[in-house]
Amino acid sequence: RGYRVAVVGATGAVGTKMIEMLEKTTLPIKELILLASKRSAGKTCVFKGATLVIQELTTTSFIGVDLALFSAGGSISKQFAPEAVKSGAVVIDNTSYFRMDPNVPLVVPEVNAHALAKHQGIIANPNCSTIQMMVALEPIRQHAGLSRIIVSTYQAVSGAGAKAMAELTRESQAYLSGTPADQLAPEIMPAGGDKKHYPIAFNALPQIDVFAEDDYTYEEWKMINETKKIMEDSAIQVAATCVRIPVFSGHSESIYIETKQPAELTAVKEWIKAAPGAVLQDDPSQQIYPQALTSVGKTETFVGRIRKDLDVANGLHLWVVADNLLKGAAWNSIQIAESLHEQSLVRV
Ligand code: A2P
Ligand code: 11C
Repeated sequence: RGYRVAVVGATGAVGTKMIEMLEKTTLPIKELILLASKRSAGKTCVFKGATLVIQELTTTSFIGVDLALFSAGGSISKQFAPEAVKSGAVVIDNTSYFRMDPNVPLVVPEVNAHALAKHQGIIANPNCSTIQMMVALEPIRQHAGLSRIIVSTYQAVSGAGAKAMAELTRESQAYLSGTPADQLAPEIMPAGGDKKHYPIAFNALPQIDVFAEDDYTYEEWKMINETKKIMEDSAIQVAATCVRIPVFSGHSESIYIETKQPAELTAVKEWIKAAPGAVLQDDPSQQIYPQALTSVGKTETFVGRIRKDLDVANGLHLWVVADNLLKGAAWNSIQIAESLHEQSLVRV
C-alpha cells in the first residue's frame, strides 16, 4: 500500500534532499523511482536501507507513477511534467516554469493549502526565497493585514545547484592559497546563463538569475509575483533586492513591512510563535537571532530581530532565515505531497 513516487533530478542539490525528506515523511510510499540524466544512470542511492539504482529520465519513466517530484531545471519540467500528468501522475514541480500559470496552484502549505483543491495535475513549489518570507509574514497578514513589503536577501549558493556549491569551494580554497581575485576563473556565478561571471568567494553579488524588466532580476520578480499569487492579493506592494553571498546553505532576508492595522511588537512575536512552520528566535539581550548556519538541516523558518520602524507608524523590520534546500525546496514539496494525500487529491 502507498504511492509510487518519482524524483526527477535525484542527483541534484534539491533532489538529494527530497530523497532525505521522503525518509521522514508520513506519506505512504510503496516504491521510489529515482530519475536523472543519462550521465547518472546506473549510479545508486540508499533509501530506507534499500539500494536504489538511478534511471535515465525518458517519456516512459512515469508509467504507474502516482506522484512525481521535479527538480531538474525548467526545461526538463516543461518537457516532461505534461508527460507525467498524461501517465496519470500528479506533479509537484520545484522549478519556476509553471508557477505563474493560472491553472497551476502555487503552494506554501502553511499559507494556502486550500489552493491545491483546484489542481489539474501540476502543482508548483514556489521559489525558496519567497517560501520562507510567506511563512514569516502570513501570521502577521492574518492579524494586521499587509500593504507593503520591501525585502533584501542574502542567499546561499546551494540555491543555484550542486555545481555552484563546488564553485564556492574551489574559489575559496584558491583565494586562501594566494590566487588573486581576478584569477579565480568563475564559470557559474552570478547566473549560469549570463554572459559575465564573477567570483562568489569572499564577495557579495547583487544579481540572482538574469536581469529582466525595469532592471529587476528574475529572482526579484519571482519574489514579487509569487507573493501576490500565494497571498491572493495583487494589491500588496512588493519590492526585492536579491543578493548572493558566500554561504553554502541557508537563505537570510531583511524584510520591511507595512501592516494595514497597527501591530504591537509583543503581539507580533506571539503570532509568529503560534504560526505553523515558524520559530521565533528573538532576544537581543541574549544575542538570540536567526542564523544561516544554525538553520541548516531544519525544516522550520526562523524569525527574529523584530523591530518597529522608527518613522512609519505601521512599519516593522524582521530577519528571516531558512534552509533553502529544505523549507525552500525539498521539504515544501514533500509537505505539498502530504497535504494532497490528506485532502485525497493525489489522483487527478
Ligand atoms: P545529472 O546529475 O544526471 O546531471 P542541480 O540543481 O544540483 O544542478 O541538479 C540538477 C539535477 O537535474 C541533477 O539531478 C541532474 O542530473 C538533473 N538533470 C539535468 N539534466 C537532465 C536531463 N537532461 N534529464 C534528466 N535529469 C537532468
Ligand atoms: C537561488 N532562489 O537561490 C534561487 C534558486 O526558481 O526555483 C531557485 C530557482 C527557482 O538561486
